[in-house]
Amino acid sequence: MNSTIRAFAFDAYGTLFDVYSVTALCEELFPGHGNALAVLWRAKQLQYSVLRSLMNRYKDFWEVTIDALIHAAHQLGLDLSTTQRQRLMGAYLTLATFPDVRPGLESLKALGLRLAILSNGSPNMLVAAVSHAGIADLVDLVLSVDEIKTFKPSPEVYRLVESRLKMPLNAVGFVSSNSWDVHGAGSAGLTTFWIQRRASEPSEELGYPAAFVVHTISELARLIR
Ligand code: LAC
Repeated sequence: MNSTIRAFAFDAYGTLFDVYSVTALCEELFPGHGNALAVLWRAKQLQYSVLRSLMNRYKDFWEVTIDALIHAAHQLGLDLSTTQRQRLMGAYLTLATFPDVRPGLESLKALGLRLAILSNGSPNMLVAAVSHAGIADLVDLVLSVDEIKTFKPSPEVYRLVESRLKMPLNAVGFVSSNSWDVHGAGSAGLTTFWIQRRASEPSEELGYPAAFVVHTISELARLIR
């Protein structure tokens, strides 16, 4: 297809790093509530980032993630100690990497494409996650929303790739397994690729569905050959 694509920008959380890999520690600390806590924690993290963007009250994603964890524990009636909070936040720095990440990025690199991460994550969180995943050699640029102090899906976040990768927007493919993120990037003018990790997962209804839908990162190289 798409010989115009010269770079890919990847979402981080949910796309490269499995945010639900914290479930095991949630369950160890709060038996019987691990899954509910992990799911509500992630949902609140995203909701708070969107709400803070609308409120014009940016706080970095590390702080937002702490606030989301505290609220999620309160909502589930769990007594979260400082030590437990610190352990759970520590787990966020060493999230599991999806198995298709390294082979997928390698196959794109082999085609000569530039690869970036474009994430709501704070710079420290992203450095830790990239290092833990062992993919620093494959990623040319790690872009955090922290440089403009608002979160995705604000269009100015996605448009950062133009100045930072020094390429026109239509030369950059944006890859995310978060459907809302795909719609946000599509609305901002990028060519979008949705990693639909569960076949039953429906697209969001936000008006800018993915140009391409795949199930793993490893399938991307085939699309741009
Ligand atoms: C990110 C979150 C939103 O990495 O998944 O930007």
